[in-house]
Amino acid sequence: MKRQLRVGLVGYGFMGRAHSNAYRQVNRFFDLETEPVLKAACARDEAKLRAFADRFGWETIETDWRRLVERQDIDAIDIGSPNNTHREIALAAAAAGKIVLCEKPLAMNGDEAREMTAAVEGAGVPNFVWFNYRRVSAISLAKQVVDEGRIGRPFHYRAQYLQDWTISPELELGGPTLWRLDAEVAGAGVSGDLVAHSVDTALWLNGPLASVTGMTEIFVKERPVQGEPGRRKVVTIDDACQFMGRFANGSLALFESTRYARGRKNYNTLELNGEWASVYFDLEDPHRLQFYDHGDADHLHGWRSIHVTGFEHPYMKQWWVPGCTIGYEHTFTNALADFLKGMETGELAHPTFRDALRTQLVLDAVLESARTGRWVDVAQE
Ligand code: SOE
Repeated sequence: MKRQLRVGLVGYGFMGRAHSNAYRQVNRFFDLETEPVLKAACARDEAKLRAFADRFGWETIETDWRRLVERQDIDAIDIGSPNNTHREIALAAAAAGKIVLCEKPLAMNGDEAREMTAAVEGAGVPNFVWFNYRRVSAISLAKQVVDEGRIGRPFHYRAQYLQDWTISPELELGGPTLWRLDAEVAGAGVSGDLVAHSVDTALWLNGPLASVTGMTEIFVKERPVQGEPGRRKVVTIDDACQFMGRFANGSLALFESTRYARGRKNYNTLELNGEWASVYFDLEDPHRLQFYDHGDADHLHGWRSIHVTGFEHPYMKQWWVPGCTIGYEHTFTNALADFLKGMETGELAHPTFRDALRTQLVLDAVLESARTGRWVDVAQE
């Protein structure tokens, strides 16, 4: 008999679907003592919520997250709603003694993230942030390569996260599907949405960032507002964000992110160059990790393209047979499996709220640098 984890999920959009799928799949592929129960889904639009709940198998629905948090038959609150709702829900959930999972970015800014981290830690409740790309098998393999000491002294960390879906000036802003373009709801633009992913992975692979200097740009200054015909709103999110910096380990950082790179759909890359070896990853080719090893015989030097689908690769033995690939949705299932396993062993899976706070503080420093034109030291937690 498995221990039940009764989940209440807030939000039924892109991430509500990704999380729901993970809850449904995780016990089919991972050996765990815990079984998530899809107890209640919560959102404001009752008709859409009902359809979502029926599709994914949520037992009940709630249209007010406060009611969800109060329910005694729920152990964990999973926050998959827009960014400006994360803080209030997380604080209430922690105060009610619930386990708290939250979609990225953790918060609208570092101050909120600090408060949320203090709340979950003060309440002593397990907590987790769904930075799913850590659980791409090839990125986990990069982490293994780093931890095995194969890279040697790190010199450069380079990351790009490029998309192209906001180029049209006619694209609306706000509403249930385009809130990512509205600063009041999203907090920030590509920095919070995409750079956050790159920074989370970078801190995991290469340690803390000490200082940064960055720039941002808004290419489309005004947009029509979704659901409000005739109304236009000034755009205040960053459309593009670039920064360089120094890691605490002495290596140099270069990050670029935009939603204006025509042809780039979800081009999330990283490269780490060390004294002995380099790794390179591109999410548009997600099953491969590129590895260059200076220790190879001279006449064999070259980049290896590792097809990360073997039983010996992270997460892969849980899925199919070698050579068969997995996809985007599996990163959420892998993450959930780690989270549940962490609760079972008492060693919490990462990233926790504290890890995500560190990412948020880097983003704050980048945005401050973009505003002031100066180098900024990344604040301490
Ligand atoms: C933005 O387009 C987005 O959907 C992000 O919000 C997700 O976090 C990213 O993984 C895919 O792109």
